[in-house]
Amino acid sequence: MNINYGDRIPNNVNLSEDKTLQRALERWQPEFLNWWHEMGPEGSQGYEVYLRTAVSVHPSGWTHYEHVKMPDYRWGIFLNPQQPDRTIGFGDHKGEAVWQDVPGEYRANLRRIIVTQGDTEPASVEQQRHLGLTCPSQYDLRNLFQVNVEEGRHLWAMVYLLHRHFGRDGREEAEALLQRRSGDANNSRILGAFNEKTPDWLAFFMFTYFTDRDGKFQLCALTESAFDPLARTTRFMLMEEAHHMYVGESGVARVIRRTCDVMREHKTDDPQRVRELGVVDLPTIQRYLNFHYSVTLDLFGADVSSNAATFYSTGLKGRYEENRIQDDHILKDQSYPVLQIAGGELVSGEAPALNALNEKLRDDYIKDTVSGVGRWNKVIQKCGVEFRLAVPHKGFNRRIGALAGLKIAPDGRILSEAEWHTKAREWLPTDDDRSFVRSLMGRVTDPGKFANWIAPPEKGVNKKEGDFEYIRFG
Ligand code: BYC
Repeated sequence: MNINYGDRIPNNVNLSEDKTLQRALERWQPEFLNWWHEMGPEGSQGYEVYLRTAVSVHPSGWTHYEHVKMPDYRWGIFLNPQQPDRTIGFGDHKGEAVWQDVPGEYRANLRRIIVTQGDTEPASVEQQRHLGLTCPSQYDLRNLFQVNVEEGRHLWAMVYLLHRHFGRDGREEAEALLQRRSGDANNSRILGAFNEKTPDWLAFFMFTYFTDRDGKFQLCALTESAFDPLARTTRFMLMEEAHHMYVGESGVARVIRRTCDVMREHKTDDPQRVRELGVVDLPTIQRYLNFHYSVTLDLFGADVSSNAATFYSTGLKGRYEENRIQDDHILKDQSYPVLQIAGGELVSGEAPALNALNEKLRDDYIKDTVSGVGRWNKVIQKCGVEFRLAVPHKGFNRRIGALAGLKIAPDGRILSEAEWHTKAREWLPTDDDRSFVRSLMGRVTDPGKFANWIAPPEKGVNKKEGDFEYIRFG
C-alpha cells in the first residue's frame, strides 16, 4: 500500500497496471490544474507554501512537510488498505461480503452520492478563493492553503471512483465537477451551503468548524458503505479532514480570546466600544455562528427522506459509528423522533427510523458541535467575561426539510413573518456586521506577526517556532 510518487498521478492503487484508466485520469489532470489556476487561491501560484503531503496511509507518520508551490502539489489517489473478509454491516445485504465493484441496480444512487460528495470539495476552494488577500498572518495563510490543497485532493478521491467504476457517465460527471461554480446562477454547486460566500476570515473559521464537520459526519457514514472502494477512500479523507476542523475551532477560539482580552483590558462589554477597539464583538460572533450552524444543518437533507432510507437499506450509506450502535442494523420496524408542529408549537413526533436517517446524522452532528462551542465558552469564562455563546434551535433559519417554511427563533418559538423580520437582524449577520468584519481584514504577512483582531496560536504547524516563514512569497 505504499504510495507511488514515481507516476504522474501519485497513487497507491497500482494505477500503472490499468493503462486505460491511467490515460483517462491523465487527461483529467490538466483540466483540474486549469480549474485550480482559474478558481484556486487568488494570486498564490508563485508562493512556496509549507504544506503537508500524504506519503503513506498509515495513521502514524502519513505526512511529510516541505515548501512547495501549490500548482506543483502532488494531488493523488490514496485508499486505505483493503480489510480482508470485510462484510456489510447494515441494511438488506447485512452479513454479505462487501462489493469491490458497483452492482448495476445501485449504480445511479451510488454515482449520485459520490458526485454530491465530490461537488463540495472544489466548491469550498472556490468559496475561499479571495481570503489569501486579507490573511491575518502567515500561519493562517498557510492553514488556508493546506485546507485548499486537501479539498482538491478530496476531489481527486471522488474522481478516481467515478473514472474507475462508472465508465463514460463517470467521466462526464468528473468533468462537470470542474464546470459547476459556487454561487453561479446558471451552474451552481449542488448543495446550498456551498453556494454561500465565505467573504472574511471569521466566516472561514466558522465554515471550517461547522461545515467541514458535516464533511466528517457524511464521510463517516460513507466509511460504512458496502461499496468497499468508497469506504476505503473516505476513511483516508477523514484523516485530512481532522485538521480542517482544528483550523476552524482554534481560529474561532483565537478570535474570541483576543476580543475578551481587549474587553478585559479596557473594562468594557459594550459591543460598539469593542468594535472601536478593532476586535470582533461577541454578539457578532454569535450571529456568524447562528448563520453557519443553520446552513450546515440543511446539508443533512430532509428530516424524513425516502432517499436516505434507500441509501441505507441498499447498503450504500450507513450511520455514524454504525458498528457501535446496539440494534438490528436493518431498522425496518423502528421509529425515530423528528420535530413536528402541533397547536402552533414544535413538538417531538415519530417517523420510521429508516426514513429519519438524515435527522439521526444531524443529531449526532449537533452533539459533536455543541461540545466545541462549550470549549469556546471556556475561553470566554477564563477571561472573566459574562457572555456565553450557544447554538440556536435546530429549526432556526432552515431551508431544507419539514421546518423549512417556518420562522423559528433561536429558542425554538415559532414566530410570525412580522416578528421574524423585526428580530432577524439580532440573530443573523447584518450587512453592517459583515462590512465591519471586512473592515478589520488587513493583510499581515511578516513572519510571527498577527492582525489585531486575532490572538496568535498556541503552537506552530509541525512544532515550528513562532516566526517560522510558512510562506516564501518569492
Ligand atoms: N441543498 O431526500 P433529501 C464536505 C436536495 S460536506 C440543496 O433529504 P437526500 C465538505 C436533495 O439533493 C459533506 N439541496 O435528500 C465540507 C434532494 O434533491 P432531489 C458532503 C438539497 O439525498 C466542507 C432533495 O433536496 N457530502 O464534505 O436524502 C468543505 C430532497 O432531499 C440539500 C454529502 O453530502 C441542500 N442542503 O440527502 C469541503 C454526502 N439537502 O433528488 C467538503 C453525500 C437536500 O429532489 N450526499 N437537498 O433533486 C448525501 O448523502 C445526500 O445527497 C444528502 C441529501 C444528505 C446531501
